[in-house]
Amino acid sequence: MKAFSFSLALAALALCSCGEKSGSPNPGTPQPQGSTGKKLTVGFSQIGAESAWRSAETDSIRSEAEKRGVDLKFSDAQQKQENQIKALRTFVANGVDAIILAPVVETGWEPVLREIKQANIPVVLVDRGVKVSDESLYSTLIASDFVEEGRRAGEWLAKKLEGKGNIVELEGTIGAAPAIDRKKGFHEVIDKNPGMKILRSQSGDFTRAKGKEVMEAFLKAEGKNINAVYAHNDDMALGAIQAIDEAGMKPGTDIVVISIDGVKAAFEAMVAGKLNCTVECNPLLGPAAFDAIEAIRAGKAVEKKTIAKDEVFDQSTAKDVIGSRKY
Ligand code: GZL
Repeated sequence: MKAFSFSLALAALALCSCGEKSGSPNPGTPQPQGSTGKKLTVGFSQIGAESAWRSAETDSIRSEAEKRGVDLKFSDAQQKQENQIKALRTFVANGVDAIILAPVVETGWEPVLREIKQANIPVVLVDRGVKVSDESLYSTLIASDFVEEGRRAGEWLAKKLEGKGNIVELEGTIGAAPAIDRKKGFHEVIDKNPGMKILRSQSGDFTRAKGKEVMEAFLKAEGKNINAVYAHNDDMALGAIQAIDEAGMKPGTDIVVISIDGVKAAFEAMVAGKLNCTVECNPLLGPAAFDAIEAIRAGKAVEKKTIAKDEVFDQSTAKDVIGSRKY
């Protein structure tokens, strides 16, 4: 497993993109060739556009494809696994040279991944993993360590609440790797603090609207008994902040709010004092994904898993950092 410093990749990306129109292939550099000598064609099965993080990931992969002169076949699955499986089969039928897959949930991929392997097309997983009996069904996974993100959120909150308080949890999409693992890491830490209790946990499907709706229900049921809300992503946290505001309470003060992703809107909410902390989960996976595809096609060995290094940001640092955020 290789730890990947996205800030380095970011700096590299920022460096090599200055002085050229962003996204245009560098004139004079050899363009990647497909299997028949034509332009490299890559199928990208994206989950959807459910969050600001997801849109930033899509932008990173689209702009990197354009920059490298790759013909990207993009499919938005509207967060439905059956749409992703359909798109993957279309990529195979169209004979793409490689596939990038962001799998909405962990299970149910084995049959279609076998068909792709049969067609000898490499698969690069980005941002979420899959549970398969045969790891050769994909070439590599480029993602963050979601369990560690959950632990960091738990550690930050335990410190903030001095080991005492009632928490409600907004979980991500049911069955998704980040939802399963961010819950696991967070509970691991909270369970070590006898004074901290998770009152309720429910999925908000990683969306702002659902996060608001579930938080409204939590407030109705538990009201002033809630000391903190832990959201598996910033979009659900921003929805929860709206619900807390509308309930006449002060988000960030009456109820501590902590989430994961580190998108721009989260930094704005921290500067406004409504969000207390966000654990970064870098979505700028385009460069690493295409580096992996190029290495695989050149017959080079690639790490089975490349982990992005994430940072924790809170209100003490938000003001100084917000201007340099890339997403
Ligand atoms: C994490 C990614 C998650 C983000 C959410 O890698 O899969 O999905 O945390 C997004 O914002 O919807």
